[in-house]
Amino acid sequence: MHCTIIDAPVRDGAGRAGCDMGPGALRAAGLIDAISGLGHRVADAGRIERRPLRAISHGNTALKALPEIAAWTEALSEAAYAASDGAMPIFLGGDHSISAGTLAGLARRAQTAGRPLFVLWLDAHPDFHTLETTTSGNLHGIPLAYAAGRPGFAGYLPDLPATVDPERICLFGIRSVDPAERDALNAARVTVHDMRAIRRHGAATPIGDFLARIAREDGLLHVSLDVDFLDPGIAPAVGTAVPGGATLDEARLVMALLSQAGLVTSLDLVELNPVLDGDGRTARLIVDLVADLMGRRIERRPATARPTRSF
Ligand code: Z70
Ligand code: MN
Ligand code: MN
Ligand code: MN
Repeated sequence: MHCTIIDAPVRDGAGRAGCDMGPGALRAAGLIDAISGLGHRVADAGRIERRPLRAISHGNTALKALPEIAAWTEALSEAAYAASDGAMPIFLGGDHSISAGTLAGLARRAQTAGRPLFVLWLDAHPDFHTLETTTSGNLHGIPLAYAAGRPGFAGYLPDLPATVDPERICLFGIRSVDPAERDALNAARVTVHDMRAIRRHGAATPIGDFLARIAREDGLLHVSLDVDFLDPGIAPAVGTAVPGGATLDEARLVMALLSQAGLVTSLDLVELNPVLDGDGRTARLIVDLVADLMGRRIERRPATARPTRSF
């Protein structure tokens, strides 16, 4: 597998500062060595530059940093389209607003390749607001709705050349949904596995069913991993901690299933806030999970083998 690492140090989509330092923290935690150590070739594309700002006005006065996020979205869409031509791009956020751009570019790539794009959204939140329905005005709450082509983005950016089919989106780990998002998710027929369902029925069947469908349809698979998918007890470095998230075992199971299926073609790592990660444990955990996703195995000696060396 050839991977391309792309830094997207975006912070304006989240309610608090810090996510712009996410790429540096993931790098410092050993992300590139963890991936190349598994035998993958890693290209380092460095940092994306934001496009110049344009004045954009909108009737919803709660919206924050609309020109900034629009300019990032345009830059990331181009970068995602270019980087997904034969390699697996890994986008280091940055808050989750980066996925409006990464998904837009990847949807265009899928269209060019003539293959369906599937999205696994690992998150406490669906991020399915439009510019009209968000009440916080934080644009990390809109990327999935934007990329899925929901109406409610008029005048924001040029029309998307390709969108993600909502019926190919699987939300997993959800436990904080605003009323407007709930109604829109139901209407759009997005698949939602919330934490209550995962606690009751486990993670293996829903993930396995989704992967089987992608294999049947020869699809591309984008995984968007929001750090707040994980329980804040193991991953405290997020701006909006929501209790009851995925445990270490659940997260590792999901990564192992993704690795075994071998269908993942692109990845976002978002919402890591290093300011809240005193000892760096959250960044290290994300690197560990990426290693699982990229094929790390638990090595087991045959029962009869003897250690060849002792320390
Ligand atoms: C809420 C909003 C959100 C991430 C918080 C929360 C959105 N639905 N997304 N943290 N990653 O403000 O729209
Ligand atoms: Mn999110
Ligand atoms: Mn979230
Ligand atoms: Mn968050």
